[in-house]
Amino acid sequence: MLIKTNHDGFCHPLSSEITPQRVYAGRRDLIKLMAGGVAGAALTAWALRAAHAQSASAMVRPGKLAALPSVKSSLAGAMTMEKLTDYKDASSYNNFYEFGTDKSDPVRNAPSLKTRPWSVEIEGLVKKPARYALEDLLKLSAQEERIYRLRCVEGWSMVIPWVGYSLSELIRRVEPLGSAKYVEFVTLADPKTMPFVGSRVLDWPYVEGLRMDEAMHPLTLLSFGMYGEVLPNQSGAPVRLVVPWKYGFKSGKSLVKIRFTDKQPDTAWNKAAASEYGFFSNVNPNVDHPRWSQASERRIGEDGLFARKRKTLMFNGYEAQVGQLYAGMDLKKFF
Ligand SMILES: Nc1nc2c(c(=O)[nH]1)N[C@H]1C(S)=C(S)[C@@H](COP(=O)(O)O)O[C@H]1N2
Ligand SMILES: [Mo]
Repeated sequence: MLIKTNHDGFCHPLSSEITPQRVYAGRRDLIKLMAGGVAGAALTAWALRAAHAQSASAMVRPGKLAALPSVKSSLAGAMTMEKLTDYKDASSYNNFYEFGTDKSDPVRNAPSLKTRPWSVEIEGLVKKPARYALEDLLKLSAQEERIYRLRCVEGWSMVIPWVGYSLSELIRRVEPLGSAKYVEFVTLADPKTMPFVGSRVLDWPYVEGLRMDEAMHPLTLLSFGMYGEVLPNQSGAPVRLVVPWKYGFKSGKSLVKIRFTDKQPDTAWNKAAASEYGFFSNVNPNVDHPRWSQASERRIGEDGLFARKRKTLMFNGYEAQVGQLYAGMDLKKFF
């Protein structure tokens, strides 16, 4: 995010089940190869050897996190075929203002975040308010892998294989009342472990919100991992939201509270600059940010001097899935 003024774990048990990034990438290539229609026996044997060689060399990757097993999602729109962003880029180019305002700050500063013990409190207009321990939250529903684009309002995007399940699974359990129209997401604000909480960049804690139907949409992901591992701290460990058709800031990291309300929540960026960051913040190439265009984007990892910018798609490419939610709304007014 950019603001007006100037600039803009888990105690990660090492397990024998760890799936390092490169093995992961190797498996994906293998699947692609086999799907390519040339999966003869010879090729298959060769590909298997190649994948094994890769997994052996991948064992040396430092800093690997605990594996988070998942099944591939069968949800419509959940699996883009675009090339994945490298794990290295996805985990070192981050917005997480609690750890600094530069993209390179979170990876350096977030190791201090303590992600165990962790719990998420559910409160407000629900029949069953509750405090979920992270361990229970992890088991609440089957973990799925979903490959989503995430586009930041600043004009860059990534393609990441997230692991998690639809937030609706959790919402159904707690039985919202008929009067619940919005869901507020409150994230951790701990000045002891988050060096920039207390800075005046934002009002802490970082708060985000969705309308009830947006929160219930199956694409809205409660995410615990990426690339087959638990989330690294800088990506929002141990649990975050991923709302793929909205600008990245709607995807709150390191969630501690989910509150059901009848009023539109006051969100952190809306409070900081209401004319620049609306409540809805759907990715929309036709509505410019007051200070720059939203018509195109730069894919992280493809940023060479001559790399062409991509056209930004309406609802970040998820229009078929979510367009209905906004039928009849003036999206210039409700930006
Ligand atoms: N708690 C919290 N969540 C946050 C942010 C933040 O500063 N604090 N930044 C948001 C923004 S602006 C973006 S673009 C995404 C970035 O997610 P990523 O680092 O996984 O790409 O996280 C969002 N969630
Ligand atoms: Mo962002």
